Parts: sequence; structure tokens; C-alpha cells
Amino acid sequence: MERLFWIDTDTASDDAVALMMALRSPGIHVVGVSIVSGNMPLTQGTRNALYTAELCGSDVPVYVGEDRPLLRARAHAQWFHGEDGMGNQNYPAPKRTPEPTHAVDAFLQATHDHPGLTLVTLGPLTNIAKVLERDPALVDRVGRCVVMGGNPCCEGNVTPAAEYNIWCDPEAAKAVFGSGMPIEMVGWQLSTGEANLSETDIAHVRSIDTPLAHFTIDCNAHVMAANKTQTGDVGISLPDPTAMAVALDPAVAVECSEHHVQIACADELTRGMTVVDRLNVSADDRNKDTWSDTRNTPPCRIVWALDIPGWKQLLYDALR
Ligand SMILES: [Ca+2]
Repeated sequence: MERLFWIDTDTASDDAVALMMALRSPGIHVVGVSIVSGNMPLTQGTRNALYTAELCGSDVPVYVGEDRPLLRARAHAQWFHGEDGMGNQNYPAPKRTPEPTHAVDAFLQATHDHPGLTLVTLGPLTNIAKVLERDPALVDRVGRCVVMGGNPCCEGNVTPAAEYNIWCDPEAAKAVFGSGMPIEMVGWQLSTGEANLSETDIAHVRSIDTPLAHFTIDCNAHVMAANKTQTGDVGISLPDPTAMAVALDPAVAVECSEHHVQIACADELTRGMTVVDRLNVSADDRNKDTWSDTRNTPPCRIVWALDIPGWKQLLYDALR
């Protein structure tokens, strides 16, 4: 049976690869794509998503969403993805334009039309927080919510405390993580080290020799350089595609456990930190005030380890 996905994205180069994996996956129907301000400004993210869909031969509807975080100033990531978010490849303008409906309205409607759909979030959670504000009962109409975001019990990629998607709009993340949505959290650290596309993996992708294979490497050229500067890793870091791999095949997440998660919003040093309650202190009444947002909601599923060859194979399969 076909599984239905909705993808929320701030489309830069790793989002593009994740979109491609979903659009090319047999058995998956992507009902809609919503764009949020994040790695890229809204217009560039929209353009990148439409271009990627076109490359995949897909006419998936693309909806434009929120153009800034709930309370914070915009903070894009051209330094990591290139000025166009696509490795400065100067891709042509897409042939299609986005749908006229706002992303928040479109996603809300999609959850009524297709209750139980899988939501995959690849950017800051602003759009999703706005939808929840409109209709908190939404949580019962989302079957899975796979979130690329956070840095459970480790350092982040934008500050020592936080990963970009959560840091960018921590208030939105707090609303989503406190909503009771069935969240599966795929942190950024899962795309580091061995999970990077190594030089051998990159050569393998090139050898597949399809337009999508070359696109995957070309649009991430800037990421490869920035990744080396940031982490010392030689290779292409692909956080969104690793999250998409978990969405496509839950068996890729080989180590998981369920915990309450709080998002730090109070100060700049810890802004956007994903505080994971591994020792279940939230159950203790002494901590009830600090954990009041989440202690009565279902816990999140935290992914701690990936089947790395498995995630890479899902990528390779999408490129043929
Ligand atoms: Ca993203």
C-alpha cells in the first residue's frame, strides 16, 4: 500500500537530496511540500524545491509558508550551502510556480484529507507550530512526525548547545515538541563521521552516472568544503537525507529510546538546546514545573544510531 508523506523544508542542498529520495521512492506518495524560512530565504527555498521536483519528473504541489521564525530574527545558512543554497551551481529557474494556498492552510487540509500521514520536517518548525496553533487536535491526524533536528546529549552544529533547525526557531520547536505529536527525532550528529558521504561514496554516486546522481554531488559541493572547515570531516554531511532514510525505512534507525524533550528558549547560550530527559526526571513531582510543557504528553522517540550502509543504500537506490 502507498504511504503518504508531507515534507516541510527550508530547501537547501541536503533538503534537495532528501526530497529526491522521497519523490523517487516506490510506495511513497508525497502529498505536498511546504516551504519555511530557514537555511534559505523563503523565495530561494521555494525555487530550490520546485527545481528539485522538476528534476525528479514530479508535479508535487509546493506551498509557501512562514517567512520568518515566530519571534527571532531570520538567520540563513548561505555560508554552509552557497549563496543559492545549491552549491552556487546557477541552476535555471523552475518551470512551475508554487501553489496559491498558504502552506499552513494546505498542510492543515492535508491532515483532514489524509489522516495518519507521515510528516517529515527538514527545517525550522515554524510552519508546524503555526498549524498547531490553529488546530491542536492536529496531533491525532499525524501518523508519524520525523524531525530532522536537535543534538541529543551532544554538541550542536550552530552553537555548542544547539542544532540549526531548532536553534533558528526555538519557540516553534518548543510548541511542536510539547504538542504530543508522535515525534521521531533524528539529530544532526547522526550525519557525521562514517555517515558522511566519503570520497569513496562520492565516487560511487558519480559512477551511477544519472542526472540525479551528479546533481546530488554538485549541489553539495559547497557543503563538502564547509563541512571540512566546521567538523574536520572529509565528505558530504547530509542531515536531511538521513532523516528521510528513517522516514522511508524505520529499520534504518537501529538504536532508539523514548524520552521527554524540552527546548531551551530562555538564554542565548543554550538557545535551541534539545534537553533529553534520559533519566525520566520529568516524572518526579519535584521537577514538575520545569517539565510542565511535556510531562503529560507522549515521549519522543530519539534515534541514537543509524544503519549507515542502509541509509546510503536508500540514497543510491533513489539515484538510478
Ligand atoms: Ca533543511
